[in-house]
Amino acid sequence: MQQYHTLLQHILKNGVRKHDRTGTGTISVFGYQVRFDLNDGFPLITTKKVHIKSIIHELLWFLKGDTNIQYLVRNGVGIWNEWPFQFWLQNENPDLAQTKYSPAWKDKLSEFVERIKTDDDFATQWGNLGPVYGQQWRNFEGVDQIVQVVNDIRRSPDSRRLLVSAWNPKEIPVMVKSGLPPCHALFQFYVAEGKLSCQLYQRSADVFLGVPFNIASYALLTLMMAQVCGLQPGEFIHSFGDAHLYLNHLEQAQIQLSRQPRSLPQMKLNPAVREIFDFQYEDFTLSDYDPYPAIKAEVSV
Ligand code: THF
Repeated sequence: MQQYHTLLQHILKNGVRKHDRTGTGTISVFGYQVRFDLNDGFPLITTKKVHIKSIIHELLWFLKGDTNIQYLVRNGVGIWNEWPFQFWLQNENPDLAQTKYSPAWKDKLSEFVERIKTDDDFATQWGNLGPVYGQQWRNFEGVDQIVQVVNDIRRSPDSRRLLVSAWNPKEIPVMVKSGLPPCHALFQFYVAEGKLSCQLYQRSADVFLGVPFNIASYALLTLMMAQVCGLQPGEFIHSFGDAHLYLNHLEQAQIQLSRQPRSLPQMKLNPAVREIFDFQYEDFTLSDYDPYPAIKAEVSV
């Protein structure tokens, strides 16, 4: 994963200071591309421990077309909690909402998550993120883009139109209200010599926290798509718009850069699965993953 380290170094060296919507501040570059040959191993960062369980569940959740965090929470995945929590807290206790990461704020977050887990009505009212990835992938103004792209890859592998877009201009205002217009906005598949490749365009990338998730997620999606389309995996190509390091992630990035990348793990999919929506959590086996310890960092909401 030298490519990821090179990106971190590139931003630390060339990034310019920018204010951002969340108020945290970033250093940022515009336009960058990384390529991973999926035959070299599974591109999961080794220089810090990345929680693959969250990545698998999040991807299955997107593919289900689900936009409510209840599924994630019930599977022990917390990465989307802060957005609906913030929204609920603004209503419930606006003063507490100003004291982000205080002990009282953290207690309230635990309480919120517990209610989402156990109270269906509460989850319906407060756990929905709005028309985010799952909805756009499966129901973009009535179009199921995943069904379509699977059919298109199978029938016309040479096609240059194998795209899925999460960027729905009509719904951007609604997404903005929840703070969540899609960051990974558009992806395209490409078939040559029996191999399936995928390129993602990510308009905005939190390189320390989000990008290790995004790389693994789209690499996994490419493996799954290849399997159900009877193809071998090719490359995952990651193209970035605004690639940034939040100012409260700089020390963490330096710690990570002091570590030497190790050999990549292997990801095995249950070969019996033949349809993209039939994959379950148990169908994925990661082996030979030997990462350095996790590095804590706060997510900007
Ligand atoms: N907003 C911001 N500011 N950064 C992001 O990475 C991001 N996303 C999604 C939507 N908005 C974003 C959410 N994805 C973590 C990882 C991915 C996220 C959000 C948060 C995170 O906190 N990871 C920790 C803990 C992992 C765990 O609990 O499992 C980590 O150490 O990796 C990017 O698409």
